[in-house]
Amino acid sequence: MPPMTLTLETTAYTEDQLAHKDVPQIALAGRSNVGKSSLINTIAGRRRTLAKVSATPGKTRSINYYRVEPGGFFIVDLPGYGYAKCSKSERAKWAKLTQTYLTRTPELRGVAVLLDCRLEPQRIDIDLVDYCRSQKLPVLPVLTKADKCKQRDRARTRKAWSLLLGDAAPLFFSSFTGEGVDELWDAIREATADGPA
Ligand SMILES: Nc1nc2c(ncn2[C@@H]2O[C@H](COP(=O)(O)OP(=O)(O)O)[C@@H](O)[C@H]2O)c(=O)[nH]1
Ligand SMILES: [Mg+2]
Repeated sequence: MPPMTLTLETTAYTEDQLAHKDVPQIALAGRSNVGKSSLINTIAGRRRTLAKVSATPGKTRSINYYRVEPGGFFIVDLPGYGYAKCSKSERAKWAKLTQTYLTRTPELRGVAVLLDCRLEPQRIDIDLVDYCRSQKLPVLPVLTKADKCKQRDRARTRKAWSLLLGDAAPLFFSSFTGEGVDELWDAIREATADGPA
């Protein structure tokens, strides 16, 4: 496989800025601080140049469309959710923009939901997964910070998520070690390949 490149093409802060291009999209969602920006930089083979890794979580309030080559499809970075210090109105804004994106993007092929591999399934994550499933959107669970997760804990976390997700097997990922990068690309390429959604 040639190296995949990501280029930030569009940023949407409001619903009318959502980009409708006639190519498949995969969305990335996850709680603030779960490692989403690090994951984007890691799968792009870069450090800090694409998505900002944040010491102050809860900053990204936009939807960022990354064009992927080869392939031409989009990886779409959704704003992180669940940041405790974020105001009620900000939270409502996140929910609305995200919901509009998830329900009004016919090109959307699936949602990679990032989950901290050290934690039991959290209510807010379960709610997002349930919402995606209610919209018939395939969910790809990605367990982040796998370098911090012992084998014993992995088995437990995998089982907990399998019970909630049924067939979608969670993928362990680490931006620090590079674990899971190839598997994630395989899953993304498969989801965005030509053919029925
Ligand atoms: N141990 C470990 N820490 C990580 C990993 N990825 C990100 N982090 C740390 O988690 C924090 C949040 O990362 P960031 O990518 O900004 O998360 P985001 O808020 O979801 O975009 C930072 O301190 C990162 O250094 C990882 O794979 N392993
Ligand atoms: Mg981030």
